[in-house]
Amino acid sequence: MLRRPAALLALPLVLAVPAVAVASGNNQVELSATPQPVEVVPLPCFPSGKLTLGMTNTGRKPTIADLRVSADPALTLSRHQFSSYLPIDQLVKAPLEITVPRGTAPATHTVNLSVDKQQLKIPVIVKPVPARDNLLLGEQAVASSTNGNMRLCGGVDGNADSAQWGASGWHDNTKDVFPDTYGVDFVQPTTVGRVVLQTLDSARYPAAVMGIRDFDVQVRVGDQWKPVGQVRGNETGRVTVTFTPVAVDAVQLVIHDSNDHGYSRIVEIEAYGA
Ligand SMILES: [Ca+2]
Repeated sequence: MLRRPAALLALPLVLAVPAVAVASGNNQVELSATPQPVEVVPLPCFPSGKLTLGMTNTGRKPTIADLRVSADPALTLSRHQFSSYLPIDQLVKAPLEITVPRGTAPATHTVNLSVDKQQLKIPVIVKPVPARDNLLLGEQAVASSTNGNMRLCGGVDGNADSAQWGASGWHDNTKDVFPDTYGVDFVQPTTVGRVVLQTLDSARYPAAVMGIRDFDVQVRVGDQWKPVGQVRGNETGRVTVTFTPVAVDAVQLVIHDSNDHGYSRIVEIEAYGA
């Protein structure tokens, strides 16, 4: 079991934030949250608004604690409670995701944490939407299916590094069955002339073994999907498909096969204008 000083030293970010201990019956629970402040960008798939909640039992006996999470109505929270058994002197953590609707004005809001009478207020800064060359970055991903170990947004979160595939990639949930689709729905017509795919391609999982092999690039204009590119027999990690720029409502890949014939693995897809 870690002694309390060791546990805190292992997580220096926790030291930087206020955490006020208060009596909870015969127990004491310290609240923590990192990072502070937390920043949120009002886009559906932008990687932001991730907070790690923590509770540490500084009392003499193990206990069970119910951490309540609330916020003002501008913020949507992935959880409103974090209940856990707390051994003595161990930091117990849980993730909290904070999102805001598209169009939310830049401002500072607050997430409130409470255990019994102890409270911690976390500032949440809603940032303006950043200027983006990659038109898909942070936009709403749409997929035919998503494996439970992966995130729907993983293919449009701005991270194209195959080494971080597990945290930042996407694959379907229909093993050995094709086609699969993955793309983005725009909220307004957007001119696209180039799509860049990064499929899984790492030292351990090279594209020639695990990457997607046969796929079409399609754009949707109104209700009509139109093909703008076709790739067959791909064994490389990064593939660029260029076409005559067109204003579209959506972009997708239709994947017909992968090199292992199992899953359609996308680390990132990007799209650019003229
Ligand atoms: Ca990614």
